Amino acid sequence: MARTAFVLNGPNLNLLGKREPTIYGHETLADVEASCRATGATLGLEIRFHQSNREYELIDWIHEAREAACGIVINPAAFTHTSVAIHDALAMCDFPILEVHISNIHKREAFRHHSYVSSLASGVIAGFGTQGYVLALHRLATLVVA
Ligand code: CA2
Repeated sequence: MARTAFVLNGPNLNLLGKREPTIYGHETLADVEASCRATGATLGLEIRFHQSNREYELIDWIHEAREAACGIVINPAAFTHTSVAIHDALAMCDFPILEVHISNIHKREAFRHHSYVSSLASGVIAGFGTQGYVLALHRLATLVVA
């Protein structure tokens, strides 16, 4: 049976590819989802891909993942820098968490330099564009067979 990986996306990422292409590139979230599904297929991972602008929905998916998944790839977007609630939900997970940022948050405003997720993450990818999601799924597959 295929293992399941959740790929979670936070607020405003539904606008990916539609604004600020110099920071976030031209790919849409639908393109990212397609890449994740194609990568999942090669790695034997069933992908559950979600985006929400609501903090509680992301928390509910993290709770679901605790029951159903072998790991989470998460781009919490702005909640990265603000959400103790997402930190607490992720802290209850016993599997690898890979944090992804499309942009290099360390090259941007100071308020983006702190993440409430990184201390819980097996790895953090920032500044690799949307390719970061694919790289994170490869890393997840490596971690779950190790
Ligand atoms: O670089 C990333 O992936 C971020 O997680 C994206 C967040 C930002 O708050 C983080 O600091 C870094 C913002 C996502 C907003 O997405 C947009 C997409 C297209 C156009 C405008 C915003």
